[in-house]
Amino acid sequence: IPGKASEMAEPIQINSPAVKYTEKHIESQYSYHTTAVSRDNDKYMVTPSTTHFTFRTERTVPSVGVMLVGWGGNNGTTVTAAVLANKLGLSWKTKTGMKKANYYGSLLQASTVCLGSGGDGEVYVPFRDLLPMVHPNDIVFDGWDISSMDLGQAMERAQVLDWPLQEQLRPYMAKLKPRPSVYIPEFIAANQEERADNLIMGTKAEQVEQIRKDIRDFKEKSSVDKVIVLWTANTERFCDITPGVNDTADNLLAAIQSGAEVSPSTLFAVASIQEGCAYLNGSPQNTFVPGAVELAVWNGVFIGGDDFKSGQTKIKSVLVDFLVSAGIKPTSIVSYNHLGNNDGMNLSAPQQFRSKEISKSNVVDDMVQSNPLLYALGEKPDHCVVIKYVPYVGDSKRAMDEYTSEIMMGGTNTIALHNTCEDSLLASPIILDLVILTELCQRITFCTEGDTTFQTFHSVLSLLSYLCKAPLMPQGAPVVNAFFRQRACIENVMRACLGLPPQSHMQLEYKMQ
Ligand code: NAI
Ligand code: DG6
Repeated sequence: IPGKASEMAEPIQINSPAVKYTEKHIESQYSYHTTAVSRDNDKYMVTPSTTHFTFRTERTVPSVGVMLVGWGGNNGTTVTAAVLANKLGLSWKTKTGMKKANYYGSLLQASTVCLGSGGDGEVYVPFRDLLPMVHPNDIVFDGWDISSMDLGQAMERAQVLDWPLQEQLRPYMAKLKPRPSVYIPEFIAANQEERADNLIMGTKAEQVEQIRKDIRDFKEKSSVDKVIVLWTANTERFCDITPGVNDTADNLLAAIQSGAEVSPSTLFAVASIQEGCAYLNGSPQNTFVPGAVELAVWNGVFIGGDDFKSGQTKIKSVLVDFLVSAGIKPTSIVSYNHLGNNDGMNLSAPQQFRSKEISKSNVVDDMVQSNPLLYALGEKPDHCVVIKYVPYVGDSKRAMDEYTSEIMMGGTNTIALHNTCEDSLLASPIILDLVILTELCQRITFCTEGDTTFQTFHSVLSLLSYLCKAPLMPQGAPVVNAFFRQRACIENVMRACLGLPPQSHMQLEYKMQ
């Protein structure tokens, strides 16, 4: 089912001298207010300032193809099946009644934002209506997997979707076959070896060349305007950052030529960047070694990651923010997981577990550091992450968390959570949001009064932080993990593109006599 480029209907029209609609663009004037603070002993010197921006958003939505690395896995098959089911308007019977395809769990497709107030109070609109965006139903999928199974069989292997739905989808899914991929056994668990029957052979340089050919081939055959590549393959072990090998773009390219150690995910990143395709990393490993980041910056290509923020970590980034913001001091956070899918099997190996442990553990740091009334410099709560492989529970990951906090006068507050996550059904809408937001960002440019040359966002697309456990940031930029700050960032950037002020929640109009 081919994708399509479209002149999107724009349900929201801005009635303001600050916004101009041209044939090509929505152009907005936006005043960005910041506050500079300097500290002199016990005093803070605070200086508000304003920068005037012009934002331009291209109005024509292109057709988009997504190439998934790990297409035959649980996430790869589930997101492909979900889009097909939505496109075909499928429904199916379960023991609890009829179910209908939907995009629940997608920030853009299933959540709303408050646009302002009208006659009947606050007016909420779908997030996706704020600016012209790709609709997930129009995305065309392709991809690679080291396992040769077609997507019909792979969907069955994943054991995620209800059987009557699989039966309806199988004729379509069975026609989809992953392209051969790069397999370097030492990067993923040894227990994955049995799957590896669909491989790109040759030197690393030849493998990168083949990936680049695959991207061009897909683009040509599907006639999409743009391709975005996303890693949803197995978690790899971390790569050593080695001077002379992966510390600069030149060294990384030379390492690929010489056959030095470069992970499969970094080979895919390099190939995508060289093809001018944004590359997103849904797993925790350090794909974006400094050389890969530099290559993306040189080529003006977006990269984003790392590691989908889907369940336990999403809650953590809400809960710790709530506790610390409420003046309550989390002192111990213990997070157990057990799961029985292939991801869980891969993570049962120590080095791959370590990648995930790092990614899941750093997510509270910004919230803790934001409150020196609770935490002394360098002090952190105890934070322990455990992952166990229990085949029987399949994709229905169980996440159990205990948050212990100090409250007033030496008191203790303990919160215990149990969450059955249905992992791939939580990750799939995140994959769609990552792709659609990245594509939108490719159509946004801006300039300031001081520098009137239009530029894009930084290649390291930190706007995607909301969707990632370990947000990749441009060097020197502060990492934000707090859930609602991340969400507000996306909403307010989109409002800026429409010349609207940030959502302040002040509601002064209701607070006057
Ligand atoms: P999965 O194990 O079902 O799928 C991974 C697929 O990647 C497999 O089909 C495997 O054959 C393939 N693969 C491995 N190495 C490859 C390579 N070099 N090239 C191409 N294909 C390769 O795992 P699942 O559940 O789909 O998760 C995928 C990734 O997403 C994992 O790294 C996981 O940790 C990460 N993730 C998943 C979340 C979730 O909620 N499902 C959330 C956050 C991250
Ligand atoms: C065990 O935690 C398996 C992992 O792949 C997670 O399921 C995945 O990273 C989701 O993690 P979270 O913390 O967002 O639920």
